[in-house]
Amino acid sequence: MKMTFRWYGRGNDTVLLDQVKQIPGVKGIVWGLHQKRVGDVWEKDEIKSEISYIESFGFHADVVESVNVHESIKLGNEEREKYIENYKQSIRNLGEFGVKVICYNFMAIFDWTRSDLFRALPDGSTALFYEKDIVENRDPQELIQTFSSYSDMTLPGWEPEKIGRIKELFKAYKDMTEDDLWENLRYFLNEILPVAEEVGIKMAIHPDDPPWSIFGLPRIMTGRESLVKLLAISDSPSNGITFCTGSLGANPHNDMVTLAAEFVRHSPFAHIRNVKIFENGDFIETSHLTSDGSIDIKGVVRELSEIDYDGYVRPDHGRHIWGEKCRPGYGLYDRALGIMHLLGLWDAFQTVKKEEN
Ligand code: DNO
Repeated sequence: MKMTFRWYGRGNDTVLLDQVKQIPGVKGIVWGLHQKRVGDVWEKDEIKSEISYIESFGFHADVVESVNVHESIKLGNEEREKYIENYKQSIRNLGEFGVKVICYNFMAIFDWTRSDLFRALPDGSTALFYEKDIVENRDPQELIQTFSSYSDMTLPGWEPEKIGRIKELFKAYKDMTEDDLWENLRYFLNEILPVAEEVGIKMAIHPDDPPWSIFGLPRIMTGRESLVKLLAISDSPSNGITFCTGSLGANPHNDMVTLAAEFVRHSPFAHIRNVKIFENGDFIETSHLTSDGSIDIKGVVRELSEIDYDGYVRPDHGRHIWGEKCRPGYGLYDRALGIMHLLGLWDAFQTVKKEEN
């Protein structure tokens, strides 16, 4: 298990890399070119500059999250060829600088979606919250405006250029079924996987968050069946999963330990975090501790240990604690606590395993 930490780049993150350096066990930074327009090629000089900066702190920059997929590709419209070519070029350029994993998602219009970014938890901290009724009955435009006004920082998935195009995008997706979206994913993967394989990069699809349809849009990466179907598209070693416990785990039918046993070997990258699911389907993100939420984080790490998982792991969204002002879910303190918990579990499971053998 290679521990990493997600970072949004110079001037775009409240967390500094010399702070991350003080979290024990972190070897790499999960990075991205967050200021780029979706669909544009990631140029070599931009990649080089970011990687050199990350490496100057002694971290590796093996994992990119995300190279976002342009809506034309998801829609399968006439512009997709151009954007697929751009995507291939970004893969080649990243490969040239030693990148090993690219995380991406195939969610229509939206990436992760919540109704409240700073909901109070009983311990006085705040965390990301999903209120089913609000998200599923609210005008998406209004939701985007709420989030966008949070700060100048770009939130992943809420690409600013989409805000002005929201009506047009909804229209474009109007008749699209899940099968259509699968077809477009298949088309995209068949195009890009040979390139990724050639340059030694693993593509790791991120599950839909939450893992069900919102605003009537099709969503396809939602549970076991989806993961099986994804892997059936291609047996290329570059066709992989980002095993995200908090995304899939928001649906209580997704048992994350069982899914880990089946799918972590196909996951070059894992996001590990906990969520507490309420009876009405709302959920709130909690600390990484198993007993604080609904997901058996301990059981998931045990599965990773069982196969001596050698992929990349990062703690995922943390709570906002100790008065920290940060990007929602991406502060320093709670993610640092998360890392210590995950590494502690890992050490314990690995030790027991060695003693038993
Ligand atoms: C949320 C993240 C996602 C993820 C993308 C990957 O915090 O896990 O936004 O980066 O879905 O493309």
